Amino acid sequence: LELENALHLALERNEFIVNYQPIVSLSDPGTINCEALIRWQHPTKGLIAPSEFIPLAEEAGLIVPIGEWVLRESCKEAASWMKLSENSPKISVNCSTRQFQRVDMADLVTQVLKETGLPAEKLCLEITESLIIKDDDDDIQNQLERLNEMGVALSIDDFGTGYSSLSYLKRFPISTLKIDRSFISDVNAQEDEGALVAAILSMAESLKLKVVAEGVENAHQQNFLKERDCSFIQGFHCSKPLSGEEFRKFLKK
Ligand code: G
Ligand code: G
Ligand code: MN
Ligand code: NA
Repeated sequence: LELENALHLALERNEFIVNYQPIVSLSDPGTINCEALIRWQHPTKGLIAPSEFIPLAEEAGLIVPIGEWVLRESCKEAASWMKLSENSPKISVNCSTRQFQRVDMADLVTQVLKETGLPAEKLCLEITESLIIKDDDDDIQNQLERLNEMGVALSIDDFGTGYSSLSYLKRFPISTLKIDRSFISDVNAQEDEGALVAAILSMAESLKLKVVAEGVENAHQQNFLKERDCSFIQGFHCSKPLSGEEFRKFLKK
């Protein structure tokens, strides 16, 4: 409860920060995108990870204003990268199911893109399978279709960990699957597991979906993924999540 009270004040006290984790192309090493990851700089407890406060924010209904803040902050930052290079990074922003239930995300994104000057093509929203299972809902479908028509990409986060039927991949305008890091950790030099990763990659190819492998921690996993035409990798092997300033330095290298 103490944490929940502090969470209410955190937005107005400017205690949230966004980190950016590079998402590196395997076919074109010059192409770097990134995922925005929120952290809470608590005045006494120090840096708090999202896994500790996002569920609380969802229960308390605070995920709507917090999610809006992350979206605006991320789009502002990504717009500033456009001055650095022609092929500037696209930004992926995590969205909770509750945001789509409480506000019209297509309207919100339209407004934020206009304010920040970021082109829709530079933005990707990460959603989870729960958005699509729970709501066999025309309203959710309508928001996703309008976002897609604007040019905003949609990706499925933690792909493979939900309980959803795969038919949604045909019904919804999804462009990218993010393979959950639990599957990537099966790919190890001793046993060469990774049968599930290989199967997801081959399915994605037939459906013309891009794939981001999450939690890539070593060169062996990177090679395994490259051999199977995985589009992008994200993980400690490339970089941990970085501050805005560190991410700019990463881009220069
Ligand atoms: O950065 P870290 O590995 O601690 O992130 C943990 C989880 O928190 C991730 O799975 C991510 O999806 C979630 N997360 C990070 N930032 C945000 C955010 O801005 N909004 C929402 N809804 N979830 C986030
Ligand atoms: O949205 P999602 O929950 O997938 O967010 C990614 C989370 O995974 C972030 O909290 C990030 O800090 C964490 N992460 C990123 N790269 C790695 C990695 O290579 N290994 C592990 N164990 N965690 C990672
Ligand atoms: Mn994510
Ligand atoms: Na994930």
